[in-house]
Amino acid sequence: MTKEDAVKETPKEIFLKDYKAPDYAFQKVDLIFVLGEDKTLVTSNIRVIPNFSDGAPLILDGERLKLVTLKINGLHVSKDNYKVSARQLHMTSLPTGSFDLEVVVEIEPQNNTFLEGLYKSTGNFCTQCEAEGFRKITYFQDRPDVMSKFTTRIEADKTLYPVLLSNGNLVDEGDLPDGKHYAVWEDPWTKPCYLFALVAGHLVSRDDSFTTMSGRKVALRIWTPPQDFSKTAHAMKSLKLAMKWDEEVFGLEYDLDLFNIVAVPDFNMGAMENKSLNIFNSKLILASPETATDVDYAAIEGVIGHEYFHNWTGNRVTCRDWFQLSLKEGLTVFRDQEFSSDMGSRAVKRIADVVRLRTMQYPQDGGPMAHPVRPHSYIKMDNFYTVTVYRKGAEVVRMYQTLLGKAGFRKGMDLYFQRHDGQAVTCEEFLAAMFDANKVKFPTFPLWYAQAGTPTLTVITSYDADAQTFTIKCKQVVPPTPGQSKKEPMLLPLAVGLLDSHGHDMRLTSVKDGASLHHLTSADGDYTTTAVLHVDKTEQEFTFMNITEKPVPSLLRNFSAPVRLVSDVTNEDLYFLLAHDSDQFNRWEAGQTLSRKLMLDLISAHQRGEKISVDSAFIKGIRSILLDSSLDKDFAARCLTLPAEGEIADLMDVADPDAVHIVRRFVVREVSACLREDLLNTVKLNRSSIAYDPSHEHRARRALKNVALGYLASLNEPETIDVAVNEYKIASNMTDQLAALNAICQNPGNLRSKSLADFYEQWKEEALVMNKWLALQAMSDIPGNVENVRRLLDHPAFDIRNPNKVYSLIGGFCTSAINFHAKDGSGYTFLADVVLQLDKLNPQVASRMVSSFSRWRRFDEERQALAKAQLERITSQNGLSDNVFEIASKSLA
Ligand code: 0A1
Ligand code: ZN
Repeated sequence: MTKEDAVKETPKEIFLKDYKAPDYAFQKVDLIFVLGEDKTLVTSNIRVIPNFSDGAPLILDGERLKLVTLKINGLHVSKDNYKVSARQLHMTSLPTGSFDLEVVVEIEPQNNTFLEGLYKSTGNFCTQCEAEGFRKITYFQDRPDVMSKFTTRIEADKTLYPVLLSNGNLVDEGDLPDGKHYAVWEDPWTKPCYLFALVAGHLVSRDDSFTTMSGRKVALRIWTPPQDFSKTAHAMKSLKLAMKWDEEVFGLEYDLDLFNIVAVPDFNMGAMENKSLNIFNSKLILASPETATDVDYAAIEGVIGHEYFHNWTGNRVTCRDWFQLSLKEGLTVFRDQEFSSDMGSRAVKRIADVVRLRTMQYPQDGGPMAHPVRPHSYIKMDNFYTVTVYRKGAEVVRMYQTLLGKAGFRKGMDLYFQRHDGQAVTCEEFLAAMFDANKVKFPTFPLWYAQAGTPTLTVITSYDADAQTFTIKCKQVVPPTPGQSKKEPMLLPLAVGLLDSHGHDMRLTSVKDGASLHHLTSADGDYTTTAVLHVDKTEQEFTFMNITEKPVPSLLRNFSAPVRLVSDVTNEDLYFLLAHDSDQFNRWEAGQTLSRKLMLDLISAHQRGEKISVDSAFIKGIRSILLDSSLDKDFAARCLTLPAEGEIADLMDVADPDAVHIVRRFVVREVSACLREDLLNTVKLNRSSIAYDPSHEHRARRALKNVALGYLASLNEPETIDVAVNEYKIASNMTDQLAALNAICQNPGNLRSKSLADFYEQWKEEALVMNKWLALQAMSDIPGNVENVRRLLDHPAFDIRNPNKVYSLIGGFCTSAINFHAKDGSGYTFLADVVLQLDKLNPQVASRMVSSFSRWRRFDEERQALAKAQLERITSQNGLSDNVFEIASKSLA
């Protein structure tokens, strides 16, 4: 069977409710790879053990494989006893009891542009098996509940591929005839095949070690092509910090003597947690002050942590089936968020995570691709590595911690590992461990896994001076989503603080929830200043007792639940909270709420044709943040950043990207004009005279300076532009250089073109920097940008086969609302053209790009018609991948 013979089958939807345990266990798997330039031969020897005694057929997944031989217990299998289709190898008349299966297949990694299974990236071999890529390497029960012990032998040319890596420990290596060599790796831990990995190539390693809490020395190696060696120091430092943090916070120790990371330039996602052989997209490993920004440095630290933490949450305890993906991903994102919070500023990290949730996950939850944290069905699992599974999933995990407290959460984690180490389990098991360890039951909490959609929580407050009570009335609505018209109320932890007239937190002693009175205490038994209310009914009332003056409520502190909060808090209260709230997140949120309200009001006025203006209280509020020297500068920079255009458009009944753009730009310019001198001062005072310093203090200075620079350049006045040009010239690191370039490029014209050309000349040999150059142009809101972006497709800095380049140029373009949603439909046609071209090369990447269409119903009728026509053009294409078909057809449904 070759891929040419394969007949296209209609895409099949897979349902959670149809889950069945596998008919066979694979106890041991021995793999032999003979890597070649024209073909690669893969031999697998599997010890097969029936799970039931009914002689079921053995059905192995396999795609794009050429079957060479098939043997059972050393004998060729008769042609009558197996059938090969485009997706499966179906075997019958099997021996009773256990047997040895040998399968030999031929594959062509050098022609694999899908970048899943075994493929080549810049001349080196590497693998990507999650979710269902192992079936492109050999026939297998490619599902996470089949866990085996793997041994891997790799044979390859010694000159071209001096380094041969796989999971576990190196147990043998040596030379072979004809300039070849071999290595044998043995992984002592059972694992599902999605955690299998192999790398062969010309690589060098940065070596270090980590001594675990029980005193074991672990060798650490980060592998890159030789020219990138100098850029791996930060990744190594991050890895050691992550290993230490997991021991200190969760008592989790690494379980092998070697931990390898390999950086590859062509990779569909961010990184992959293969057992002891993590494979990373280069952009999440390589960093130098000259080529990477502060944001890159932080992302590297976070993702190194994420993949490392998977060793326990994902690998030691894995998922029963792919519907349970959030079991490992939601939990591991939560863990990496906590790690980054501990390494830097907790408040700033929380703000950044909530911004991402609101700008990316909320739109998904409100659109045609809305799905629960645990989806009920999928066509292509690759399409469900979503912000909902990852980021809303992390919020669900965070809610356990908010409800149970840090110590309670840790107890739950300990019980989870005690019960399930070495198993493939479901989200129920995690929930049970959390609740059992804390002896609680929250009957409506599990709904977070099953119901899609972002709940709206409406809060009305009132103060009774005579009774000295403060009452909070809550109403929750979980909106209907595709396939789920009716929803039940769920448990939302609502963290609340009350501020007195001096801006201090009041003591909260007791609260009445219906008829029951709860005494409020902190963990050490003292009074508390933040109460976590359990909102679990459609309508519910909570009354705080002994409240001696009318308070200003601080609601949903630290964003205690992933909801849309609507409240009767006044603008005056919001300014008060912005100035005083002890909850840093809510301080920032008060400013954001004011900005959102302001911009939405101005948009309505603009749409009515009225003249618009920004009120002085808003400018004053911004100024007080800018001048408050007691604030963390990174936090101040966040407070000064207005909500993005997408976030505002998302709050409108009919999204109007032009009006949003005009108004946001107007507000930016008004602030800049009013605070010109303060902003100039901010730039001056926060300029760094020393060499790049990655510490929080210096990152924060750069963040504040660069926000100020962005404001100033928006004025497009000679003096402020000169400041930006000067910052560009004196920049000693990529953070400052890119921020200055960005500031300059807001304004079309010669200076913009000249600066872009200058940057290109300086950095054209650095692929990762070129991605920034592409993204900056693609995301630009200069008018008519679609033509520039189309031209960049032919630029030598672009390569459609490299996912990072596609994400920068095409993904970047789709974030520019006014150009992607251009009224003439040119942005939509452009995206559809690219998607169709890309789908033939890399369906995973194509389907990520086509997702940009999914919110088309949010726009006016003309835009709807134009977007719909392009989606229909895509779905009517012959030979469309299942990946793109699923997203495009669900978007149209
Ligand atoms: N498990 C990885 C991400 C990942 C998922 C899917 C992939 O291919 C479809 C690749 C990587 C993580 O969470 O880091
Ligand atoms: Zn992950």
